[in-house]
Amino acid sequence: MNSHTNLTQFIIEQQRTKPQSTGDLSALINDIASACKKISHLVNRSGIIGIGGASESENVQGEVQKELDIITNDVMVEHLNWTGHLAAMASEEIEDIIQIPEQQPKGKYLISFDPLDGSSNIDINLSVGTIFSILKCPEGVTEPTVEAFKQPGTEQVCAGFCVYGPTTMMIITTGNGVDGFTLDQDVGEFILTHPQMTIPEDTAEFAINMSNQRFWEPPVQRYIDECINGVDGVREKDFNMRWVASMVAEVYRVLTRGGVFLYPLDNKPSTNGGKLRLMYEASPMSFIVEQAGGISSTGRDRIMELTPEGVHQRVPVILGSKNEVERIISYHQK
Ligand code: P6P
Repeated sequence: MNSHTNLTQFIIEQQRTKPQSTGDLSALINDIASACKKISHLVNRSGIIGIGGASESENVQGEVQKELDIITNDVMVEHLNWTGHLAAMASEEIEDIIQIPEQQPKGKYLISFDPLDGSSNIDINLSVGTIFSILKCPEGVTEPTVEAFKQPGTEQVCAGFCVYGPTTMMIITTGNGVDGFTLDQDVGEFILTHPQMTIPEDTAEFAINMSNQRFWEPPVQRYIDECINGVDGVREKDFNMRWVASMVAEVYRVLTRGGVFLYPLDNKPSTNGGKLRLMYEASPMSFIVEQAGGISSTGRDRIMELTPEGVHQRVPVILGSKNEVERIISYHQK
């Protein structure tokens, strides 16, 4: 790869390594990249064109939808529903799965996405992002229902996210490691800037929403207490803490310098089974983290092996540096 490889060239070169490839996945990834470029533009101009505020509606989670939540959902749907590569879609913003219009050709893939994760950060100008997960539509299924999406994360053929921050970056895996691309706004191309990203196995940095501490289970209480006790405690080293409240920003930081991100099970009434959604947040991020040498767990189960019970099922998420996540898992086993 030369130093100026763009996403299109990268994907096609990867496709050439798989003789049975038809080019459908390459084209779909490029369509997703086009949608993310449009979303990046809208996010950057949201204050100017007045679309950063809250809408009047709530999503299936009962969360007030930002105008941009709805607008970016429509950008994803409109960029992808005519391409002929998809059999159906699922979105955080839409309760049921999204069918391909009758007049459009269907393809062999299913996509789940969160069009604008962390959108509560829009008003305070912090990073937000788009997360996506691609599965194969089961053989012979011509009219996919939610059942077609009920596949474990190990069945994903591609996962990625775009983070709209100081720079717009696309992070992607198709099972051959994790590669990062920076959007060159001048030419509108994603340029390979972070080939084969790997997560350091050890870390001294954790990310968790401390305000939920009283709701956590004992293993997480123990782990965080030990981090906070630093050199004076059993860990014999000091830890740093970060919390951006935007999963794409947290995962990107873990990919670049290690760390552990936790949104654990808690007994808050509002987070039944966890805060983060399995299909379009936890599962794609777990594929990426594992491909970068990290671990992603509920504390008790490997997230990639979980089969969704529904489009919006929530799960606890503990992901990041291998040795640190293994320690937390061991605390759950005691
Ligand atoms: P809290 C954003 O709403 C999100 O789904 C993730 O991106 C983020 O990590 C988490 O929720 C933040 O949750 O409870 O800190 O607002």
